[in-house]
This record gives sequence, C-alpha cells and structure tokens, in this order.
Amino acid sequence: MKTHILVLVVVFAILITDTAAERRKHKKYRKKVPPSEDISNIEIKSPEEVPHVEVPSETGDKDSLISDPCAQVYCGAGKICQVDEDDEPQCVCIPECPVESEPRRQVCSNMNETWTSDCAVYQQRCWCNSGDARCRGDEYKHIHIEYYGMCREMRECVKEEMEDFPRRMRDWLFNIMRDMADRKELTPHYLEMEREAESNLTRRWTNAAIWKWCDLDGNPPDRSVSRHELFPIRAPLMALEHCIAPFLNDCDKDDNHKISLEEWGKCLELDESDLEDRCDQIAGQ
Ligand SMILES: *[C@@H]1O[C@H](CO)[C@@H](O)[C@H](O)[C@H]1NC(C)=O
Ligand SMILES: *[C@@H]1O[C@H](CO)[C@@H](O)[C@H](O)[C@H]1NC(C)=O
Ligand SMILES: [Ca+2]
Ligand SMILES: [Ca+2]
Repeated sequence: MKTHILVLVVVFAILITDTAAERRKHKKYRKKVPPSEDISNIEIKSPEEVPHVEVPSETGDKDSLISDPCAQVYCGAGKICQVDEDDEPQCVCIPECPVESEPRRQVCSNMNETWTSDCAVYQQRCWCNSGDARCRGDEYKHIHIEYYGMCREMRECVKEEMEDFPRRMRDWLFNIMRDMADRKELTPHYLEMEREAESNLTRRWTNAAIWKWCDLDGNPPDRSVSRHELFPIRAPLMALEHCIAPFLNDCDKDDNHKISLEEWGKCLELDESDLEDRCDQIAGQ
C-alpha cells in the first residue's frame, strides 16, 4: 500500500503545480505503466481497480483547497473531478480518453472484447452507471479488465503445468520481494521479513507469500483477499501465464470469493505451521 500512497503523493504534487496553469481543467486520472513483457519484471499495482470511492483526503494544503475544490477529491477509475456552477467538486465520467494507437495499450475485458485502453473500459463503465446514452448495455455496468493486451485464445493450463505452478509462483513472489527490497520500496517491517527470507531458507517462500498476501489485502484491509483485490496480480499475469486464472480460482477452496491466508498458503503449497499473519499495520493504511 506504500506504492498507492506514493502514487497519490506524486499525483498530488503534480496537481498542485498544475492548478496555477490550468485553473478550469481538472484531470485526475493516472496513466498506467504498460505491462512488462517478462514475468520476472512484472511489477504490480492497479490504482484503477481500487473500488470507486470518492475520498476527500483530510490532510493537505489549505491554499490549494481554496483555489481548487478538486485538489482534495479522488475520483474513481474512469472519472475525473470537475467544478460545477456552485464551485462544488463533482466526479464525472472522463469526457475523452487519450487516443491510443499503440496495440500495447489494448486491454481485454471480462466480456472478451478488446478495448483500445483501460481508460476506455472505465469510461464505458462510468457511462453505464450514470445512465449515459453511450452505454452499450446493462451488462457493461460491471465491465472490467480481464488482462492486458488484445483478447486472444487462452491456451488451456494442462495438468503438468498446473502442478508446477505453485513452485513458480513462490519463486516469482520471492523475486519481487527481493527486487523491492533492493529498490528500498519495502517498509522496515517487510524489509526485515525479506532479510529473514534471505538468511533462512525455510522462511524464504513463506515470508514472500505472507508479504504479498498482506499487500494484496488493501481494499479493505480485512485479512482476506477478495477477487477484486487479486486484480493487481491477475491482470498483468494473465497474458503471460495462462495458468494464473485457474490457479487463483483454485486457491479459494471454500468458494466464498475470498482468499484467507490459510488458503493462500495451501495453494502455494507451503507448510501451514510456518504461516502466520505478519502484516504490517502501518503499511496497510
Ligand atoms: C476471445 O476472443 C478471442 C479473439 O477474438 C478468441 O480467439 C477467443 O476464442 C475468445 N475466447 C473465448 C473464451 O470466447
Ligand atoms: C528458520 O526459520 C524456522 C521457521 O520459522 C525456524 O524454526 C528456525 O529456527 C530458523 N532458523 C534460523 C537459523 O534462524
Ligand atoms: Ca481485503
Ligand atoms: Ca475462501
């Protein structure tokens, strides 16, 4: 969640410098980093998929609050903040998505339709949820990104691949954790867990697994990872790893649409006795 905070801080900084120049134009959405080609480099965050809450943040600069009512408002995916006639901030659907000619920017929706960009998907969802005539149909109220890139025929995950997948996933999680430690992107708490993972082989996979589970459980941090919260690992990996979807579906053994730490440990084939909730309370905010 540190990354989210970081992103917000950056966006905020940009906005403050922006407002002077562009007083009437309040663009608030972030560009997504294009998905990387190599699984070991995939780095994962999805501010866009955060539930569409409109949160006026409490902290911040009084001056910009006066000059720009939108400065404190975070509109969800597919929306931007605009000031209405009464000078009140309003979240409205993004009027225009950037024109994307790059095929890399394409995304495949849950309805197996290719869209030009993630912005276009969230814009469509916003239109449908606000009764806009450009909505293509009721079913688009719940449209979301299934994976990055154009829609394609997904190769089936065969039994042998599935059997090997937990090991590859554990490896991958540890490598991301290590990379983030190298780049000093972990909180002190998780950095310590990473050190422990480096020095104690029995803690290697478990610490990485616990860390990622805590990291995913952000919205809300209720010690269980919902389908929605899985998006940051699911969508970028789908295009590269055709086993990720069946793997994640399998994790939810009791089929309650949430993954507990115990379920997460089981599907990564970790020893239950090594798994304990060690989430960093501070990072989970
Ligand atoms: C999704 O669309 C792609 C490309 O149009 C097609 O090849 C594939 O079979 C479709 N997948 C499903 C599950 O319908
Ligand atoms: C490594 O971790 C295991 C499991 O937590 C623990 O029992 C063991 O004492 C640790 N070994 C060392 C050398 O710290
Ligand atoms: Ca959660
Ligand atoms: Ca479950």
